[in-house]
Amino acid sequence: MAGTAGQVIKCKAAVAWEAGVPLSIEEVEVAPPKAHEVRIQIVATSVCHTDSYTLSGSDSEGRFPVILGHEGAGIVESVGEGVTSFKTGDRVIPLYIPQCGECKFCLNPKTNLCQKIRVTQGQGLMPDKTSRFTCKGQQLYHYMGTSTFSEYTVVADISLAKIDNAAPLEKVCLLGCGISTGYGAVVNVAKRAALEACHKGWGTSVIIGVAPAGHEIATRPFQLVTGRIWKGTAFGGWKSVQSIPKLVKEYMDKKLKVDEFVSFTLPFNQINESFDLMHTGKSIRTVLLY
Ligand code: 022
Ligand code: ZN
Ligand code: ZN
Repeated sequence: MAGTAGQVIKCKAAVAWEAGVPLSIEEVEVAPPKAHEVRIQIVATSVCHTDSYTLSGSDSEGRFPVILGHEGAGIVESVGEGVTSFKTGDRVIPLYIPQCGECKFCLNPKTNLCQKIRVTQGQGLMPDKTSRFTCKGQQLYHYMGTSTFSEYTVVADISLAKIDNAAPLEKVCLLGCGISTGYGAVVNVAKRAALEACHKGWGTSVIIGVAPAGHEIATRPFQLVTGRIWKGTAFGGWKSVQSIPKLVKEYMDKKLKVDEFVSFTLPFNQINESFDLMHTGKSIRTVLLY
């Protein structure tokens, strides 16, 4: 690999300068990874409704300026001190829910919500409370610990899954959010969605989306006393680091469909068009290539 390790990398990124304004393609500087961090060249990324929700300004945790994006795939460019599970050239998928393997949540099989870096991730910062991104002399915030709308990004080493080297990154990037969320909600948590629609006596309904702060949901108690179960999940309930490589393998073995969910593939510069395609319902997923 050409010698970029240890240096600041200048590259292209889509910056969200403020809420409600389209993304702007800028040259950004990406600092080298610190201890237990990994710098990745993002090869493919796609837009999810949650990016749009944060960009709209409704996300109470949203901070600006920020580099959004949480569904992507790429190649390890360099690793920080103490990183043992990854090396330059590894194919990887960034994970917006990490798996440290040590916290109370990681040790409990009932949940995938690792809390190791939850606070700093929600603040748009790396675990040492700083950012690796700057643009025009200004610090940019990270997003969901991933910030895949940049040609290079830095993530915590617990927020990364190493995948099959032969996997097509322009397809398996969808396993970073959409497909894993929907598939996992069904196979790990429920059998069918919508409380009203689920089976009397034993049906389970699973909430998988995010909603504006303070919003509430309601149901008639009848729905619950008749045995229906109402629950929620993030990222399909998958314990991320251990599960994503397996989902990639299922895809490679043709047991899990992914290609069918890619409606369009566009150059990264057209990222704002990809938001439009999603909002107008013309696209399930638009994959963007750097
Ligand atoms: C992303 N989501 C859906 C589609 N694309 C999604 C789903 C669930 C969450 C976030 C995004 C979510 C549910 C519960 C939490 N989050 C809180 C988890 C916790 O407190 O441990 C969530 C996550 C990350 C972030 C914020 C909220 C963040 O990085 N800012 C997983
Ligand atoms: Zn998503
Ligand atoms: Zn953990």
